[in-house]
Amino acid sequence: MDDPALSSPRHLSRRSLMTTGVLAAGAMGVAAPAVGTPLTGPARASAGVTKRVTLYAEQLPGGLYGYGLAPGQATVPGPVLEMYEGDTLEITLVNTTNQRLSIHPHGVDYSTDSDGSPLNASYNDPGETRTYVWRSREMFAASGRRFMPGSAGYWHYHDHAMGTDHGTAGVAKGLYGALIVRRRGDILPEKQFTVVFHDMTINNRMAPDTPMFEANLGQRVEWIAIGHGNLFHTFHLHAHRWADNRTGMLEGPSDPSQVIDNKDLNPGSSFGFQVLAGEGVGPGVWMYHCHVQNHSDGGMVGLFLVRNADGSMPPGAEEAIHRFRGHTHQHGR
Ligand SMILES: [Cu+2]
Repeated sequence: MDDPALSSPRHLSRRSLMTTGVLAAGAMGVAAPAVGTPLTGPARASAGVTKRVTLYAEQLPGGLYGYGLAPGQATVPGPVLEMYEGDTLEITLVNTTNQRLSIHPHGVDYSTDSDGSPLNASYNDPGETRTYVWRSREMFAASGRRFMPGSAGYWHYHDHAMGTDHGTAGVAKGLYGALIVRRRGDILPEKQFTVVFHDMTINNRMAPDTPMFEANLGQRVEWIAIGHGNLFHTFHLHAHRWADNRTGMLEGPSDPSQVIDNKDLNPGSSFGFQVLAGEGVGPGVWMYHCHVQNHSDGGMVGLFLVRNADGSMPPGAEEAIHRFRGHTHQHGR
């Protein structure tokens, strides 16, 4: 798979992706414009390129379903899909299952036949292959010193056709993933973690089987948080904080964004941010969890292991992981 739109499902090193050109701006086929390019005129979709991705929807063990970039590689959540504002993503979805399903994005532009909803007869029948087209746009200046927003943001995608016309069964069984639209000039992370708070699970798993994300001290880590299901959650990360804006970073000393370490994560919503692993606090094992207390007690907690800068384990980390894996949660598994 040499498509530039892709990155890791969970915690593959961003650096390794960049060496293959996966996320380098050059791989997009266009030179990134200088930061501060004047934003005038209509949405300039023509500034971008069209990228093509093939996704395979597959049945997985345990009654789960997932999206993957190649046959046999489906995961829960699916791969992180990425584009720059102005780009178009053409997704050819191969339905290898015996269920009706689709892919429906948040945050980008699409016509009714790429809606992914049964309402618009936009889905894959069992065994069917179908192409969905997602467009994005840059910010542009409107009249009266107003700006029309571009597509940049931490978004997500999910099934909208399995089980019900809303994809309720598909979402419940794992057909979801992260979609990032970047603004040209954005800082790229070294690692990415997708965290989906979904009913009483994280990525359809409960503690102690929730994902343990890892980074070395000082690595730039991007978290993408998504909510699904029927419960309201709050995402909390220990020992790190971020600005409550598009990127998680302050853009200057007078940036008014509130700095937070906990944020509502409700069904259908998503956000993302970047932090430097262990910055200001050092290496160690840090929790991320839902801060609704009976949700954290019920298993909505996972680990963020910040290793030493050289990749070795910091003192106490093995013990902390052992403690986490040995400890039982209120509702068990
Ligand atoms: Cu919760």
